[in-house]
Amino acid sequence: MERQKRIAAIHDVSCFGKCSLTVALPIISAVGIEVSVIPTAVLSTHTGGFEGYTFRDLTDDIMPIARHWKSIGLEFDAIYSGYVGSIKQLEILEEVFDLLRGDGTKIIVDPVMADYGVLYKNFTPDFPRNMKRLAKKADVLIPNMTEAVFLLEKPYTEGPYTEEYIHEIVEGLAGFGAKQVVLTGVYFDDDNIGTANFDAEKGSITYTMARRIEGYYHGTGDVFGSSLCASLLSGHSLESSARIAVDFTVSSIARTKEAGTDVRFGVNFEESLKDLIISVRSGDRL
Ligand code: PXL
Repeated sequence: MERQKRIAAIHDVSCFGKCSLTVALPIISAVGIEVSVIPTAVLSTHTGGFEGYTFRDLTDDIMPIARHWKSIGLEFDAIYSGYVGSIKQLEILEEVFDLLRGDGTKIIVDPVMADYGVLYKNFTPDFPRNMKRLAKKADVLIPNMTEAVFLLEKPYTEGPYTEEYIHEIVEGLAGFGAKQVVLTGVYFDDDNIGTANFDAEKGSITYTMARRIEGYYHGTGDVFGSSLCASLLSGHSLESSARIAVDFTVSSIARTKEAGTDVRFGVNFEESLKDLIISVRSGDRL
């Protein structure tokens, strides 16, 4: 019997709206990986399109949770960070990574902060510069196009992109030190969209594309990131993990569009979990 893998997921709890921990927990658990959580904040909803949401900051709890875990000898196969509520919390997470990282721990950073060229509510213009410090600690970095250019301090441009431009972006990001970069929201024409997967050790880049579905569905970055973590930790290659995560995310979006659900409510990924389990358990595992 293989030892059960354990991941520490560090995100907020958006009580309604299917993103961050309410997505990471079910998706990663579904493939048999234990998920320990450090909630960075508790909000009544995510901040994307709702007014009047509550925000309970948990900054003071983050380090004590990590220290307690350390004191009882917990070890992690991966640490997966997502939405971080403030610059102070970014600084704390740098310390948490150092404290909890063991020899075999993969640090997976989704630098959640922006989309479509715009920073999310609550973030000040100096947030990307500070997020860069966390990105420099990542083994696997998974930004969208906006987050990527903000980390690189480049202007945001809309696509379609050229392969040369995408190469320049992923190589720039890999310069921060990550071994693998998965860039989302990449497109070379108007009909397809997907990821660029860069393996810095091999210097190789692959693309994982799918038909574009119109509409901005909230929380899809976290659905993608969580399923990518689930696949990578289960032993799939970078390319296979990106394929599994893109297919899982796209099928969840398609079902949600079909149902006519409010785009702020998140996607119906739950119905795709059984397919995710099948994909993760089969295929080209290492
Ligand atoms: O899915 C990203 C995310 C996570 N958590 C909170 C958010 C967002 C994006 O807006 O507001 C609280």
